[in-house]
Parts: sequence; C-alpha cells; structure tokens
Amino acid sequence: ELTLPQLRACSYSMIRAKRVPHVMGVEEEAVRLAKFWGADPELARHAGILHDCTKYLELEPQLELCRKYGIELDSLEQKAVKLLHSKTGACIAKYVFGEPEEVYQAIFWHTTGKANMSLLDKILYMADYIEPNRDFDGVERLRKLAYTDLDQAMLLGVEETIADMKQRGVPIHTNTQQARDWLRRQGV
Ligand code: DGI
Ligand code: FE
Ligand code: FE
Ligand code: FE
Repeated sequence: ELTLPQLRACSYSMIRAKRVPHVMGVEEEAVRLAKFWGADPELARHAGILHDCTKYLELEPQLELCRKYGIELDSLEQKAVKLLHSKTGACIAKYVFGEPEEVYQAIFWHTTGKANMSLLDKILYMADYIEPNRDFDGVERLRKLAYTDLDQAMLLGVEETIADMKQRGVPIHTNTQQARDWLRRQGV
C-alpha cells in the first residue's frame, strides 16, 4: 500500500511534466465534487491521481497492455490512441496499484463516458473537464452547472465534446454517443 505522496509521485513520473498540473487539478476537483455530491472523496482522489497515467504511451504499448489485461477493442479504438489511455490507465490502477473496481470503472470511462455511468464515473469525467487549469469558452458555465445539476453538466460536456469532434472531423465513438443519448433520456 502506497501513501498518497508515493502514489502521486508514481503517477507524475509516468507522464510529462506539463501534464502534472492538470492531474493535480483533477484530483482537487474530483475530491470537491465528491464531497459536494456525496461520493467517496478518497476514491475520487485516487481516480484523479491515476486517471491519465498511461496518457503518453504510444499505440503499440497501449495495444500490448490491452492484450495483457484482456481488454477488447473495436475498430475505432484500435487506431485512435487517445481512446486507449483510459482503458490502460484503469488496468494499471487496478492491477499495479491495487485500486478498487469503482476507481477502475471511473478511469476506464473518463474519456468517452457511456450509458449508465455511476456517480463516481460522472465525477471523474466532469473533474477532467472543469479542473482549475482548464480554460476554454464556456468553462465557467460548466463549472457552475457541475455544482448545480451534475447530469445537466454531463450532458453539456458530452455535447460540447461531440460538437468539437465533428468540427475537427474526428469520428465519434459509440460510447460517447450512448452517453449523450442516455443523459438526454434522463430527462435533463
Ligand atoms: O486525457 P485528457 O486530455 O485529460 O482528456 P480525455 O481523457 O477526455 O481525452 C480527450 C481526448 O479524447 C481528445 O483528444 C478527444 C478524444 N476523444 C474523446 N471522445 C472521443 C475522442 N476521440 C474519438 N475519436 N472519439 C470520441 O468519441
Ligand atoms: Fe484522459
Ligand atoms: Fe475528458
Ligand atoms: Fe485528464
């Protein structure tokens, strides 16, 4: 069992220095959201610390980790390396750092979202989106909404992500679409 400073040091050593402030911000925001919405702040903290730990692996080592841990990939995931770090990060969190299933799930779904997300899944997804170092048009509105109506904030976040990817000509993953459809059906 690692102490928190040890866990942070491990995670930061796996990524580039320029990403460390983002990961610190996600830890802080995830803890704040968890306290506010009644999730376990320590699970949120661990998910935040580790969520991007495999962000800088190339496609081949990402695919190798997916094979090693039995993660099945669809055709988009096999070529879109950005979709893999959430899955491989989840595996490292669980099988290397011994994190519980809830942390595994939250990290696994933090990039695309999915239908039927848990409270902790939503908290990590939103913390990644609105942590204090994020700066984009509309971030203040999303920050307010995340502490007013978490599902509304999720829907807005997923819809903005989809609009952004459409604009850039990037294919949208089915899990991202299913996250949006599910959030819309929640009547938000
Ligand atoms: O790891 P971060 O940069 O902190 O954030 P993230 O894990 O949310 O990853 C964002 C990246 O993931 C961004 O480059 C777009 C990509 N992404 C998210 N959803 C989809 C996607 N890429 C594709 N092709 N399809 C998606 O649905
Ligand atoms: Fe990420
Ligand atoms: Fe994100
Ligand atoms: Fe992130």
